[in-house]
Amino acid sequence: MAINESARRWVSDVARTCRPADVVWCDGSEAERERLLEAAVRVGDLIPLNQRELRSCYLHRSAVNDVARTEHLTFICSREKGDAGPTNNWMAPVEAYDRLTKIFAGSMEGRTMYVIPFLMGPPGSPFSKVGIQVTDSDYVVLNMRMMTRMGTVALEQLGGSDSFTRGLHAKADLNVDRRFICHFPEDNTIWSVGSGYGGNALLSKKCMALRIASHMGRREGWLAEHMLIVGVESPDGEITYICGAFPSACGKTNLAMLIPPASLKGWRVHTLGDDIAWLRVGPDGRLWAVNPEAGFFGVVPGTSSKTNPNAMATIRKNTLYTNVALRPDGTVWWEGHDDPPPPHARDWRGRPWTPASGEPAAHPNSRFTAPASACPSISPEWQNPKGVPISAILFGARRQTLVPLVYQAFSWQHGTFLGATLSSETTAATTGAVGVVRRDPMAMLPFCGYNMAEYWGHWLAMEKRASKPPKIFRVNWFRRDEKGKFLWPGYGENLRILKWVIERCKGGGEAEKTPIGYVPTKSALDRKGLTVSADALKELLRVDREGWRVNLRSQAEFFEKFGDRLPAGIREEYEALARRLKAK
Ligand code: GTP
Ligand code: SPV
Ligand code: MN
Repeated sequence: MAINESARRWVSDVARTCRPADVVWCDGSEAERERLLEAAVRVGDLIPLNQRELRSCYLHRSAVNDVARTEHLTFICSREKGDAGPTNNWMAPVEAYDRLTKIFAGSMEGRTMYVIPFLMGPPGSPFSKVGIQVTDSDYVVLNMRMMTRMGTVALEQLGGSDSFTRGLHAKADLNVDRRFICHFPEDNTIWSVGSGYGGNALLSKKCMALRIASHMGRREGWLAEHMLIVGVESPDGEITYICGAFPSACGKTNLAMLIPPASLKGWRVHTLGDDIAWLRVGPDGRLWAVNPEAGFFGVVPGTSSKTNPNAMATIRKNTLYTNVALRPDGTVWWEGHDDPPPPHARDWRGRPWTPASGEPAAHPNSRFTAPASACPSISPEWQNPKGVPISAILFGARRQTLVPLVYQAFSWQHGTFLGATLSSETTAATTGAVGVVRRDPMAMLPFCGYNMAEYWGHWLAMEKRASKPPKIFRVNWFRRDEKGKFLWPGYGENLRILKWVIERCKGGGEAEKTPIGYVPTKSALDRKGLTVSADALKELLRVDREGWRVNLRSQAEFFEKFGDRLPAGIREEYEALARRLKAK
C-alpha cells in the first residue's frame, strides 16, 4: 500500500500521544478480517454465533453504560461559538484539543492501534471523500470494513493529497465522565474518546458523513443529510428515486427496504441507502444523491419477516449483532422477532433471561451491521458514481397526534420550512428519555456541523442552484388512536403513500389545499386491499386547525433561539402559515 507522507506523519503524531504497543494499517482484505475476528473472539469482544444458522455472524456486547449515542457529550468545536449555533454543544478548539489530549495520552499502552483508511462514496465519484480513522477497538475496525470502503481503495483515491478527514478514536476506559465526541470542522478533524458504540465510535458515520460533511457541503454547495435513498419501480417499469429524512429509529431502514403489499401488483422497491445521503445539483438542474456508506447499521428490535423481510435476509450471514439476546443454541433473538420469546436466553448484558424477567432481552437500540451488497433489494445503481436523480424528499417523524399521514409542501421554500419545523418523539438511539417530543429539523438536530439557521439558509439557497428541485412532503407513520394503537399499518403499506407522492411529482394525484399543505383526498390513496377503516383514514388525513395554531407558538419559540441568523425565507413561511391558519 502506498501511504502518502501527510497521512504517515499524522498517524505517527497520534501514535506518539496514544503510545500503542504496535500500529497496524488496515488493508480491507479477507485475511485481515479473519485475523481480526480471531483476535476479537480471543479477548471476548465477539461471541461466535451458531455457524450453521448464521454463517460468519458474531455477537458483541457493549459496556452497559455505552449503548447509544450520547448527544450531551458531543461537541462542535468551531473557533466562534456562534458558528456551532444554539442547537449544538460547543467547546473552544484549544480547550477541546487540550482536554482530550490528556485523555488520549498513553490510552493505548500495551495494545494495538489500528489505522483505517476509508472512502465514503463510490470509488472515482466526484461525491466521494476520504477519511482515516485511528482506533484501539477491533470491533470498530470490523464495523468500519462493512460500513465503508476500507483500505487500499481509500488510499488510492487519496493519492498524494492531504485532504482527508482525520479521525482519532480510543475507547480508553469507557468512563462516561471522560467521554467526548468532538468535531473540528475547520480542521477536518474528529476526536472521540470513551465510547465504543455506533455513532460515537464509527467516525465515518454521523461524525464525518453528517457533521463534518454538512460543513463541507455548505462551503462547496452540496448537502449531507440523514436520509434514506430508495428507488420505487411502478408496474410500467419506471423508477422514481426518493430521499427521506427521518430521525433516528423512525423508519428509514424499513422504508428503504420496503416490500410492496400483495394488492399492489407489479410494484418493486430498490434500496440505495438507509441512513445518509449526499446530494449535489447535476448538470440537468436536478438533485442527485449517493449513499456514502457501504453497509447498514440498523435497529434490530421490531425487525421480522413480516415488517422487513429484506433486512431479515441481509442479516443471515456475515453480520455483527450488537446487544441482542443469545439463545442456548447460539442463535439470536430480540423483541419483535419472528419466533416467540424463548423460555431461556442470555439478555443483551449476558445475564440469564426468561419471559418473566420483566425487562427486554435485547437492548431497544440493539443493532446489526451488514454489508449493503447482501441486501436482496439492493439497487443496481447503488454504487453509480453519478448518484441517482431525486424526484421527492420526505420529512418523516414519530408523532402520535396532530401530524397527518402525508402532505405536500407548496414550494421548495415551504418544504424547507416543513423540514425546519420537524418534530419527533425521542427514541432509544440516543441516551435520555424516550417518547419526548422535540424539534428535530431535517432529522439533523444531533448531526448538523454548524449553525442550524445557516443550514436552513443553505437549503433555501439550493433552489437557486437547482432549476428542478425535488418536491417535498411530510409523512407520519406513527399516529395512534385513544387506546394507543397505531392508526396506520405502516411498513409495506407505506408504498401507498409513495405511490401518491410519485403521482404528485408527475402533476397528478388528487389533493386538497389546506393551511399546512396539500393533503390527499380520501380517494387519492390506493386503498385496494388496505384494511384501514374509513374513519381511521379520515382521522389520519384530518387537519386539526386548532392544534396547528397551538403548535405555531412552539415553532416561534424555537425560531427565536436563532435571533438574527434566522433566514428571511423561514420567517416568511412561518408568517404565511400563521395567516392561513387564522383565515376562516
Ligand atoms: P436509525 O438507524 O437510528 O437512523 O433509524 P431508522 O430511521 O433507519 O429506523 P428503522 O427503519 O430501523 O426503524 C426503527 C423502528 O421503527 C423499528 O423498530 C421499526 O420496526 C419501526 N418502524 C419502522 N417503520 C415503521 C412503520 O411504518 N410503522 C411502525 N409502526 N413502526 C415502524
Ligand atoms: C442513529 O442513531 O441515527 C443511527 C445509529 O443511525 S448511530 O450510528 O449510532 O448513530
Ligand atoms: Mn441514523
